[in-house]
Formats: sequence, C-alpha cells, structure tokens
Amino acid sequence: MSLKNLDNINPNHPRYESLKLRYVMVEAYKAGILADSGLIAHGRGEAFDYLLGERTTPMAKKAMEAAAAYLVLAQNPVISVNGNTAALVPEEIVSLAAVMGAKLEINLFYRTPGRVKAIYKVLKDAGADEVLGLEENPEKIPGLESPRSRASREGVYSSDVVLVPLEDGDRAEALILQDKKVLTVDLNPLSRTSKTATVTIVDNLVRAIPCLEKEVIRLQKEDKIQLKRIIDNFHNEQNLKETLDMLVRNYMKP
Ligand code: PTJ
Repeated sequence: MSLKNLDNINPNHPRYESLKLRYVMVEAYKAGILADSGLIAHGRGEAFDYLLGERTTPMAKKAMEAAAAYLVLAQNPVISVNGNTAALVPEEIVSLAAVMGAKLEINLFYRTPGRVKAIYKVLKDAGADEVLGLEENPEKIPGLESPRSRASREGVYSSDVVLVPLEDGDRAEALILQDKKVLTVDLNPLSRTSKTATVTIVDNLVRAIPCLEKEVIRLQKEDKIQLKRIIDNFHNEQNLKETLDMLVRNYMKP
C-alpha cells in the first residue's frame, strides 16, 4: 500500500501510528479493497483502541492464548478474510495461515466481484498459496441471508474452528449454531460478535495477528492436555467484563 501521503507528517507526531493506519485504509478504499463502510468501521475501532490505551491488554493476551490453543487443536482451521483484514494485515494473515496450515477464505458483507478480485490479489501478492471464497456455487451457512452466508465446501463449511476478524454478529451466531468454534478480533467488547464468539480478542488487528502467530508457534510445542487446560481455563464473558472494566477506568481517568 502506498504511504506517500504520509511524507509530510513527521514520524515523531504523537498520532503517527494512527495516521499511518488511516492512510493505509484510504489507499485500500481507493484500490477497491475496502468497502466504504470499512472506513467507518475503522473509525469505531479507533475510538475503542484509544480507550484501551492503544496497547495489547493482559486480557487480550489471555484471549490470544486460548485462541491459539483452539487453532493448534483444530482439524480444519479457516481464516475468514474481509476488506479491513486484507487492508490492514495482508502479510500477517497469510503468515499466520501458513504457520498452522489453515485455509484462507474471502467472505464479504459488501460483496462485489471487483472487491473479491482485489482482495484475492492482495492475498496472493502477500504469498498465499490457495485462497477460497471465489466458488460459483458455494455452500450456504443456514440462517443467513447476506452474501456472508457463502461458505466454501473445503473451507468454512467443513471447518471446526474459524477465525473471523471484524465480523458481524449474525454470522458469528450462525457459525456457532453449526457447532463451530468462532474466534474473533474486535476492538469493541460490546459488539454482538464479541459477546457471541467462543474467544474474543479485544485488540487492534495490527497488533493481534502477529502476537497470535507467536502464540500458535509457542503452543504447537505443548501437548493436547495442556492445550485443553488453557481452553477450559478461559471464559470469554469474564474476559470481556474485565476488558470493559479497564476501558471504563481509562475513560474516568482525569
Ligand atoms: O469487507 P466487508 O464487505 O466484509 O465489510 C467489512 C466491515 C468491517 C465493513 C463489516 O464487517 C462491518 O460493517 O463491520 P461492523 O459491524 O462495523 O463491525 C466492525 C467491528 O470491528 C467494530 O466493532 C469495530 O470496533 C471493530 N474494528 C474496527 N477496526 C478494527 C476493529 N477491531 C480490531 N481491529 C481493528 N483495526
């Protein structure tokens, strides 16, 4: 992604990282990768990130460990990729998939052939071997009407664990009803997806995905009993509550 618009901004600017991500998103929108609503979603994420102190919290680290345990134990793990994910972490998501042999599947709410093509190219350029989600006659996830109901036969449809960053609540619910474990990354601990998912990592995607990859590599060396223990010791609702408590404390700080 071109960052030439950033040339006029001093890297020492206190909001440099945030400004950089904004430019990445604007360029991704211009390149047809991101939906216009993706920019709005990014803004909402920014607001929550600000309240979280723009850093990975201990609760997010705990959620990453649980998510990594699910991914390591999975038979058919799949990473669902939308416009925001392709814009923010293309190399990182491809690398995470490669480390654990997971499949990558494009799944868009605002689906157009042009966006699917653009996101496919981003993932291929980032080194992906195979990208699912382009099938003419995909399976459907029951209970969903939007293009999000699409599911590749060898991907989301037959998966046991799905990582769905920046998801909408309906699809997370529908996937859970299909007995899948749903892992998400969402800066909003109050979103329906956050509350529905099996594991919610409340963190910025740009920080979370590289950390998650490290956790997967670490846990690949552990035995199954230890991985199951990590899963049993994780409680999504409690973790979200602790995150929300921290967010409120930060908000109340003078
Ligand atoms: O690419 P498409 O067509 O599939 O559309 C993707 C969007 C994101 C536009 C679509 O899924 C959507 O409208 O999502 P929502 O309902 O706005 O939810 C997005 C959630 O992601 C919100 O709760 C945001 O707080 C959160 N979010 C935004 N940016 C980030 C984020 N979470 C983690 N990291 C971010 N960088």
